[in-house]
Amino acid sequence: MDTDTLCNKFLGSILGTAIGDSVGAGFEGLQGFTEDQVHAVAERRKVLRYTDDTHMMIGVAESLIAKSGFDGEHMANRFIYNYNWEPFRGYGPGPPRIFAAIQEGESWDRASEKLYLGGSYGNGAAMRIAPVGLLYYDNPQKLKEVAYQSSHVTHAHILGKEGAALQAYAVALATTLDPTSSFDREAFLRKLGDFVVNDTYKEKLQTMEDLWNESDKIKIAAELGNGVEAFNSVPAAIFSFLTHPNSFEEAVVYAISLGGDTDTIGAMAGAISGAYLGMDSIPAEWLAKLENRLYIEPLATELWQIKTE
Ligand code: F2R
Ligand code: MG
Ligand code: MG
Repeated sequence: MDTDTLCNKFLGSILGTAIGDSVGAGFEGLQGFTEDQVHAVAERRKVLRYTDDTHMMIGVAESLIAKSGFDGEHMANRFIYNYNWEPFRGYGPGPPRIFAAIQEGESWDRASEKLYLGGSYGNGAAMRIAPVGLLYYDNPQKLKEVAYQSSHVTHAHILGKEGAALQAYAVALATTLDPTSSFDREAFLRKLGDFVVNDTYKEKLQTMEDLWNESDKIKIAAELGNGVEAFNSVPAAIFSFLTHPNSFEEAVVYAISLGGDTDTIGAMAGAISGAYLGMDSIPAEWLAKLENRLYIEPLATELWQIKTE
């Protein structure tokens, strides 16, 4: 792959996260709306404002860039710094509690272990993982290691980490593929199944085989999940991409239309689709309205520079 194509894919995944998040944000917690309604909201909005999904992805990218790789203490401090500036981004309940504990003296790698039973399995680590999937797209072992490490800052539960690793690997696989060749859905799914170790995720991936032709979104959401838990949202995002591989807009709008945790499922579907199709596939009128695009876009090119220098 030439470096310009790779750069376009990095841009597609980073901006794809922010677009999926900001378009989906208006529907979070809702069910039973149509894809036309999603299109209409995206069109009507003057500014596409992003939420914690993108805000935390920015923190991951900033830290990976500053340290040319993973540094847990640095990443934790970056999350805290960003949160303190903009606490209004609709964060889940866990991360702010962890940030407070670290600021009160708890170590960055212990604070998350005390949240919930065995740490959080929320989708907060997976929703922000695109920069990890991109930076290590050609090294699945390192990708898994850094996905787990970056998750641990806030999400210590194995299901939270595994969901983030699976999402990162979906971004990585999509980055490697040429969208001008025909897309092999079964091969993509098989690779995800071989990568993931936890049965909860393996079973959800297997379930997709029976859902390719299912049009009832209530049934799809019931089978794959559309909730705030990583295992109830990462599969839905992957399924949205796999059923709409050739259109960023269709993949993201479909992901959001599954309802529930729409900003996050939209963000993760956008990250995978953008990594496959590149930034040029994202509707220009959506990109033009994305809040802080001028800050987010260079993060993608800086990540690409680290990767290619
Ligand atoms: N917070 C929201 N949405 C609600 C409010 C948005 C509103 N529009 C606004 O603007 O204010 N969305 C964001 O939160 C999700 C990511 O959450 P994260 O970072 O994973 O948080 P947390 O607290 O770690 O986990 C979420 C919930 O999962 C359940 N849970 C997790 N681990 C558990 C465990 N071990 N045992 C039992 N339950 C566990 C809890 O209910 C957690 O609260 C994204 O949707 C993002 O968009
Ligand atoms: Mg959010
Ligand atoms: Mg959400």
